[in-house]
Amino acid sequence: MVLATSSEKIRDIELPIIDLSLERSEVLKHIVKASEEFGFFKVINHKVPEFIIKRMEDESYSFFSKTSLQKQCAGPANPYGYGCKNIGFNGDNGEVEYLLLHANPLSISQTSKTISSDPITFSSTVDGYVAEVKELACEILELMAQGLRVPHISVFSKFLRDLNSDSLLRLNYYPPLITNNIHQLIIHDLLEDDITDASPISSDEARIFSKEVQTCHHRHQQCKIGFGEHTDPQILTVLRSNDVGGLQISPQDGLWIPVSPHPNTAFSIFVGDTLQALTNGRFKSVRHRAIVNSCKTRMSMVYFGAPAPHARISCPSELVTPHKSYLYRPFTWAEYKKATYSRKLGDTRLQCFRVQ
Ligand code: GA4
Repeated sequence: MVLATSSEKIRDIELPIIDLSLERSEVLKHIVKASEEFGFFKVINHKVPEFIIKRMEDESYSFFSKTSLQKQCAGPANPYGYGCKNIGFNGDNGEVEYLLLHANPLSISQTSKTISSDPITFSSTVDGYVAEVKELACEILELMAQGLRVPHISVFSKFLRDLNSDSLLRLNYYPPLITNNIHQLIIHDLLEDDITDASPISSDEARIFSKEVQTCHHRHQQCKIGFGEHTDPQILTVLRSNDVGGLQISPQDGLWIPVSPHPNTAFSIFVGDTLQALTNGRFKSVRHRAIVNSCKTRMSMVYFGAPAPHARISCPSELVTPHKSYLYRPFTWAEYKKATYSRKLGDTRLQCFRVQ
């Protein structure tokens, strides 16, 4: 089991929520500020229809509620399909089950055959959802380009619109924590505290005991890691979760900010490594993780907007100034992806592409 370390500070800092229905000039300013400061923000009043989200969530729940044997038939997630606990290929683990899908309709229809007994409905649900979140991601990237005063508004969004874009959809499922494992930890704590003995207990003692059990649940739930800290390698991430908390972001070393489970209408947006490179380091790719912190199931649906494998990543000249020359050497997405997959989840990879 991976635990959060005690040297970390958890702070309830208010994170930016951007209303996309406000005047464009206002939205631009907020998006640029949030991307520079946090590499993260939430958006509300977007145009993604609720029924498309609900349909995707229902398909997702129905997959994860299958038996473990049935789910294994859709695995392993190499390259696409069902995964349980193993993350990537270098020994990372988390308390998570997931479905990793390529966002390309052809690939989705192939993978769907092992995922659902009704693959046509499954793939059309995924296609419909991906089309909507991709459009949202492109709209945000265009607002970013305009906010940074880059003349070509599609300078970032063109990568996601490319027919060969390597974008992904990941469905994550964090099962509730009341497991035998946790019960063992609680009993262990209580025995150490000498609360239990062989004689019958009074009602006062019973109350104390029950309170202790709750505290222990709380303690152990708070520090169990569902998905370890990392930055996303792609350009932009669009995340939707159910109303169960657990996501945290770390805009600076050792500081973690919980992302409150917002009313169901919001999407969380993360700047990825490639956008950090494309903006010459002005926007920060944000470290984040998921903590399993509830008795309820947490589920998230995450779109990772990525370039095509051979796309060349180099920041527009407008973002280079006499005071700030090119921070990163040009690279292709294929090259960056290879570097990403050869490393551990929490590694800082962009560093290797810095101009010395
Ligand atoms: C993080 C973002 C996406 O979930 C992901 C992850 C990928 C995987 O789960 O296979 C990686 C991880 C992610 C970054 C480092 C490598 C690759 C696991 C891992 C150890 C699908 C992605 O693109 O990069």
